[in-house]
Amino acid sequence: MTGTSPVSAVGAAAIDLAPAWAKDTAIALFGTADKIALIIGVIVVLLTVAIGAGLLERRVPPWGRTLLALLGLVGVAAAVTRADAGMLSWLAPLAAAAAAMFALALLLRRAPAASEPAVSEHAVSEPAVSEPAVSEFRLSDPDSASAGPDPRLRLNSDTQPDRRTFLVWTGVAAGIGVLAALGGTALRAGSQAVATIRDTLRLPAATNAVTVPAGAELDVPGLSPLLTPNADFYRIDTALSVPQIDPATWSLRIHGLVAQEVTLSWDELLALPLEESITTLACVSNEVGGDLIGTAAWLGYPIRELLARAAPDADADMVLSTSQDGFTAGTPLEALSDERNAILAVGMNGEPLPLAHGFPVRMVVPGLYGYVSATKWVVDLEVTRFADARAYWTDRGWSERGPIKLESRIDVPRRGANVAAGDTVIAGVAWQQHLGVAGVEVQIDDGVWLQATLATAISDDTWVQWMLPWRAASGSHTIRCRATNTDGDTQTAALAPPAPDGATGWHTIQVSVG
Ligand SMILES: Nc1nc2c(c(=O)[nH]1)N[C@H]1C(S)=C(S)[C@@H](COP(=O)(O)O)O[C@H]1N2
Ligand SMILES: [Mo]
Repeated sequence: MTGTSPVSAVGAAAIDLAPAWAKDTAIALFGTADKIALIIGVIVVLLTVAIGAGLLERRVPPWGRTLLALLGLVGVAAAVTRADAGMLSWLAPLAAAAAAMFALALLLRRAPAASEPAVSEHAVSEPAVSEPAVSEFRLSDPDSASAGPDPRLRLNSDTQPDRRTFLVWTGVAAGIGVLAALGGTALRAGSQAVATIRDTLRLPAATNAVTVPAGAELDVPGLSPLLTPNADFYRIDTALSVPQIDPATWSLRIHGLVAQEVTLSWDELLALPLEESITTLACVSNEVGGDLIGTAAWLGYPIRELLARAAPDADADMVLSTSQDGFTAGTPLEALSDERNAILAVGMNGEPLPLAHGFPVRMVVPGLYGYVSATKWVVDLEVTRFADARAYWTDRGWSERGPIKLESRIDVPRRGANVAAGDTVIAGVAWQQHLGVAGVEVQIDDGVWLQATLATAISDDTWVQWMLPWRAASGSHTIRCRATNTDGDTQTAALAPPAPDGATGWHTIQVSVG
């Protein structure tokens, strides 16, 4: 990790410290934009504290400076406690705080210190009242001379003559600007270097050939493509700034309850016979009908082979994987040792993993939600026991085990769409990774359940497309769908929220046909 901005360090610390309900709310409110919201939140808090510091310093020095110094220390604490803290990560918040304190001192030296709070009576008697800026203000708001009961007016008359306060605010804002710039520059420099390494990287070819069977992809406009392009693939993680790992420095350590510790370098991994497999990844936070799911062709090496080298103890039942930035997931040892395609992935849809999807190496495990299996930027596998170890999300109330639940989704028509009356089609996707989907049914209004046509599945580890022709009659209609798996179990109608182990219910949409 080359650079962590103080803003994202504070944000990341906030993510880790925040209670689970706050995070769930944030994800629900902002979806994958929750990080941007958090960064804006941190900046707003910083600005508020900075303005407070400016006012404090002017009235009761040295408390403003002290507040800025404390702010700097919070930044340092947040930065150095990050698992991926660089050697110099404490420098940016420190430099920023120093710059802010310096700006504050400079500005206050230029303007004589106020000995009293700036109330309107006091301000009127000040010589500064005749300054052009002030009279301009007065011209634009003649009412402000007579402070009435209207709080807006009172606020105006309080701030009206206070050029120095304005200067202090500007100075503190400049300090914050320095902070953001410092952090941003460090961040950009770091990500550019690794992005370039990724862009020029050539992965070895797979030793196998995966084929998408004929008839797996239905030709229905608006239906999710069978393979999700990397650029459209959902992203969920706790990383405010994407970890930057130079593959030359990457290594994986397998340890814990094993007979033989194993370490693997990037070159060693690429020298192994890599296989491609198509797997649908899903997030436990996905709501019924949600889009936190996608399918990709992953190039990688079976984790089972590496675990066989390490020879786990008989009483081990979990593998705790850790990412470079300190995220952890607890995966049943069984799922990583059986015949499924649980892999250390290096490629996604024919490219090296995108940085945001775990470059250079991540885990992909068919059948399990991402939070218990799909560790991106993975650097460590500890063979352990569920009784002895907990992972990032299980520590925050989510279920220890995370098998992906049977679900189906309507893609066409879109929820709330206006559909032309006449012959049309209803289509979507259904999934229960590693078990497989046997059928999908559709119900229109309160009619009988109709059997949809299933496309050919790539495998049980991928979602499957489905469609149903529909002669749409004018009016408003409700459409719902439900899938049945290869065990003969049909999706439950019972609505469950994502927490603690995945949402359930039938995806139901309303459309109007006209
Ligand atoms: N390092 C790291 N890996 C992680 C996570 C994370 O927060 N940090 N989130 C997990 C979750 S909850 C999911 S659903 C998947 C999402 O993978 P994607 O972003 O490539 O779609 O990554 C998993 N791997
Ligand atoms: Mo997730």
